[in-house]
Amino acid sequence: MRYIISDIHGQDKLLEQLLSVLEINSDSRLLFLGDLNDSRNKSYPGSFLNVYKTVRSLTDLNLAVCLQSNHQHNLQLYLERGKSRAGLLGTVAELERQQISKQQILHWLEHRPHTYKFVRNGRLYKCAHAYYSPDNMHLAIRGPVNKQTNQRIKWWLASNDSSSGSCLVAGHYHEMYLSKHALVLDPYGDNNDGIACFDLDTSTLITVTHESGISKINITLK
Ligand SMILES: [Mn+2]
Repeated sequence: MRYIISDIHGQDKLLEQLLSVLEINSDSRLLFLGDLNDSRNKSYPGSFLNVYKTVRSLTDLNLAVCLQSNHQHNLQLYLERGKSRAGLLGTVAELERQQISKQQILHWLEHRPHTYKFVRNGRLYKCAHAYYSPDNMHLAIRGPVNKQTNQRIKWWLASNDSSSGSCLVAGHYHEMYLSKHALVLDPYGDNNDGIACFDLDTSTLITVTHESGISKINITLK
């Protein structure tokens, strides 16, 4: 893996722009942190199906890995059992409009890994949509939550385990935190949409938004 890519949430045009500036080949592969579906942006709702087709073709070619995530898991439950939720309405409406095999999408979603580990340039990266926990899919896609307050726990602030030499990677949080020990890459949120990508080889943060297009900034990780 060379590139780590944040939650996409249906932003097909932004994904297209991002992919056009990356150097993708069998040595420079992509890790999608999940949440391909469920646009958060009313002005640019985008298309989950376009995102799915693009990411699926990259995973089929073994040029990318896409992780399981909370929004994708909700979509999986809808396709399996018709169980819908508020956040899924846009995605469901798009799927119902199109002539497409839902079984194929379901099969693909079911086979996304909930964690993924790799080594790049001598460093071990342990990745999940929300929190690296190979034995617990629920925790991996939703992250730890404070049981009293129901608030999400920002685990990366506590885990400064510099001795391990590995780096934990996640999306999910509408936050960005980039260090040698944790890469949390999901800086966008409601009606402030965009995609972020971190290039591990050049330590460059690449962002793409409707307002600013592509921008690149070099980050020195501490
Ligand atoms: Mn998300």
